[in-house]
Amino acid sequence: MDYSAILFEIKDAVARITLNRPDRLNAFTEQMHKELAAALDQIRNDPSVRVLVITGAGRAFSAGQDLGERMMSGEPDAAPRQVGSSLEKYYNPLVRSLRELPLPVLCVVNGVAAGAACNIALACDLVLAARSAAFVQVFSNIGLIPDAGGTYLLPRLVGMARAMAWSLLAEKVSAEQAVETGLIWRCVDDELLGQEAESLVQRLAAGPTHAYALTKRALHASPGHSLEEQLAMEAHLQSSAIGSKDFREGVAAFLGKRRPAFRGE
Ligand code: T3D
Repeated sequence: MDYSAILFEIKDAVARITLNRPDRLNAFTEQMHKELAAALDQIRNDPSVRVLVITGAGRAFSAGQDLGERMMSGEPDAAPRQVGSSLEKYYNPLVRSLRELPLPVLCVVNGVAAGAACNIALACDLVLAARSAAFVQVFSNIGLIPDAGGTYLLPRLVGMARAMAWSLLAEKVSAEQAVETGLIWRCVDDELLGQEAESLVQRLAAGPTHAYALTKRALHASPGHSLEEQLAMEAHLQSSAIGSKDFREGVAAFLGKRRPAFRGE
């Protein structure tokens, strides 16, 4: 596929996606969704990939759905049909893909993340933001409800009180506030973002990929499980981790007092 709405490359075990419509603050279009789906398919089918990093070009991460594209049709009842089908066809599969990819997904939020883009960032495994970035559930500004997993993730990450207020009031949450409230993992000074992201990417790319994938599965399953169910799941997944070459390498490295050379196997 030719990519124009995103930049995409796979190199040295790292897949990199950059949302690339900076003049529209990287707002999502149908074309961008198609390119994202193709890139994620390629990543899923390439066993050499051990980490995915997603960021935005220019001053924003993304402003969510491109509202110009949504209003293009002249038909009065076109928008509801378009929205329903756009969520089912594009946004929901994107959220599922990010959650289910069997490797760590790092979202580097370089600027504002609004609407669906905010929730797509939150669906990634680690969110590292520039200190000047912000997270906004803008939906109520245009008479919509949070989508792309927002109503699922927000109360779980920050509790019902903040989830409700941020959604109803479309409050802009600074990167620092996002860290303090548990919405995201970390923020760093803008000028350090590239360097910090790269060092994380290299660390994750050299990590025990299979164990990372199982960790993701266990943590994502946790909110819907009882303690008994979660203990059973841990026992099941741990027996898979313990069969990996990376486990043997990890133990050998520990006993040999050296750094492990994980191969993601
Ligand atoms: O429809 C479906 O498929 C269902 C799914 C819906 C999911 C959603 O994401 S709904 C939410 C859609 N997004 C928004 O409502 C956000 C709209 N944008 C904003 O609120 C603000 O732009 C921001 C808070 C994100 C950033 O503000 P600021 O002041 O930094 O930038 P700006 O000046 O507002 O925007 C810069 C340009 O980007 C501007 O164009 P111009 O004037 O330079 O020609 C603006 O129109 C354009 N832009 C920003 N957001 C969008 C957009 N163009 C199209 N779609 C956008 N979402």
